[in-house]
Amino acid sequence: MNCPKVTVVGAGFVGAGVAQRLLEKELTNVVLVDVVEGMPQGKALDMMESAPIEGFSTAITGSNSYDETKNSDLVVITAGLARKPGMSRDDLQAKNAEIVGGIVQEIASRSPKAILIIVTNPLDVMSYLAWKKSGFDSKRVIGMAGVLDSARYAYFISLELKVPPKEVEAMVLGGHGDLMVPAPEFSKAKGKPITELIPKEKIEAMNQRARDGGIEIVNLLKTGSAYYAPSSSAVAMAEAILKDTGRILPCCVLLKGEYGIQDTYCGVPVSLGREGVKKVIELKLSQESLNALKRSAEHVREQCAKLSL
Ligand code: TXD
Repeated sequence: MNCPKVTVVGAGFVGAGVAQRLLEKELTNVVLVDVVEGMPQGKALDMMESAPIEGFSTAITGSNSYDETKNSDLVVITAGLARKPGMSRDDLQAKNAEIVGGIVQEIASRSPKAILIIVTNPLDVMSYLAWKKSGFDSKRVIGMAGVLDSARYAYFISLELKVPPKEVEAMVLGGHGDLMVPAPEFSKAKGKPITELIPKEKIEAMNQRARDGGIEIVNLLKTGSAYYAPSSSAVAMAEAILKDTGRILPCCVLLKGEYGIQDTYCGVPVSLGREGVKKVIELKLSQESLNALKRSAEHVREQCAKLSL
């Protein structure tokens, strides 16, 4: 099929999920790369053998080398360690910085025009690292977290109000960690702000469940972290980019003074298209949410300072 070329690095739970969704939605052909010998090839062959059943005409190749990734339009980086119970995302920083730093150099030299979607945790720090290591314009280095955190928040709202999840729009800003910022004032069910539908204490409990959304799943799975909703989230971003829709999604991007935050990667709503970030959207947040967003960005900045760049 004649379509853009997408590479997914890391053929683990999230990476394989991203590849499968890209194929089944017929968005693009995929190159799936992993360090484990045979694994990306095996998963790619298995996915292709589902094509006669699912009826997609896109194709996937698995590889342990980066040569097949040459001239990719979009690269989704999911490689690295995932959390186990008792671990915070920040605990993954040193090891994953080594992995992501190496991968970005391999990719940037072969696909200098690509857009990078970073998925590996700690997400905000890895997005900053990928931007620095790639030398790309920051518009083309975007982290995935806000779509996932907002989807979790939307699901909890749908449970509380007993409405179908697709009738809820939710917004979570900030870093992908304990300081993330659910914004109830920008979250709606059936078009109505949830602040008019749900009592304050219940909203606060849902905000906390959204902040703990990742660890809730880690504690249930015990051997790794979430991957169904994370792969959906990365593919929603990929779709907006590949189809140049301009869709507004919360993503981790470099802020250059927006929301009063300078030179820090942090989650805010942006419009996505073929050039990457088309525009950062500045919502009129409540003072409480704005303060929380600045605190969250400050934490990201402190963590980034620990990187040896
Ligand atoms: O919201 C978000 N951004 C996230 C982030 C949501 C879910 C998962 N999140 C993070 O994604 C998670 O904390 C991890 O850091 C990554 C990947 O999670 P996944 O669940 O997919 O982990 P796996 O299944 O362990 O897969 C990781 C794969 C595995 O196959 C390794 O062999 C591979 O990464 N890996 C590499 N591939 C290529 N190159 C190198 N150097 C490499 N090192 C490991």
